[in-house]
Amino acid sequence: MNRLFSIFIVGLFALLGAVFVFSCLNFIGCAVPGNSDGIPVYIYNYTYNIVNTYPHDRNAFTEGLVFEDDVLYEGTGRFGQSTLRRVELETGDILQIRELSDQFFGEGITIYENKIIQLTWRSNIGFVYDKNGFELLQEFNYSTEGWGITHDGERLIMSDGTSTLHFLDPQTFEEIGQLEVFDNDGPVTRLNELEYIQGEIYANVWQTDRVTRIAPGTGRVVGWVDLAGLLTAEDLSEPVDVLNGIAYDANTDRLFVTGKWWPKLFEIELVSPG
Ligand SMILES: [Ca+2]
Repeated sequence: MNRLFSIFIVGLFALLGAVFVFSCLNFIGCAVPGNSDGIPVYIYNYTYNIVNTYPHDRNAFTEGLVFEDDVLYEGTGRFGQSTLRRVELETGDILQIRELSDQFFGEGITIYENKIIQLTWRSNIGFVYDKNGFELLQEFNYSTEGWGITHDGERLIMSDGTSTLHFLDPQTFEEIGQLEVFDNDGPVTRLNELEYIQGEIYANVWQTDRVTRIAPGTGRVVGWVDLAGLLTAEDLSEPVDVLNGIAYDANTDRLFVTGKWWPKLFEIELVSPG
């Protein structure tokens, strides 16, 4: 009897294992049991379709990208070339521009309550501007490098080139929390430009064509987006740098991406697996 029971148990586990492997192979997303908090993790690999292609300034070393009120806002970097811009989507025309002082390397931008917040790379200084006139309203300090920034409506969310995201109070700019970002392989470093989209933090990973989708409550990566192949051979005939820049139009559910010195800005839709 005991032997029969043992055979039954072994057979049951073998069957469960086979079902698990079969599910992974067929649906790509694999529920992985045994994580520390016991919550299954679903990692999906998304691809994309190009919905629209728009011109983008080849001289813009894109570090921050936001869409609001039917126009793009863009922050650019490099010493001596850093700017804040308002840009017409359809033409790529610069409608308004503010140049940063030569000692600042501009980084990510976000818009919070009619104010534009712009980070700098290694100066530990952030700038706050009036959204309409680009007048400088305020400066604030932070202790890390400044890379990307977005917000969830209540908190600013900032990247610093590591796997750590920082939550800042949008009024005082004090740090009020941190988030360690990880997937099944461990910490996800080099998180760069950010965008908060429908309850997730999207971050492009520096020097890759990948965007990661992060659960804000846990830091867990819930999806990877592969954006390889956006630029054509002709686009690459002149120097371009890496993918950088995610913007989202919540009113029309449009997603935009571009890169540093890229000649094009793309509206894309994500294609989910299976
Ligand atoms: Ca953004």
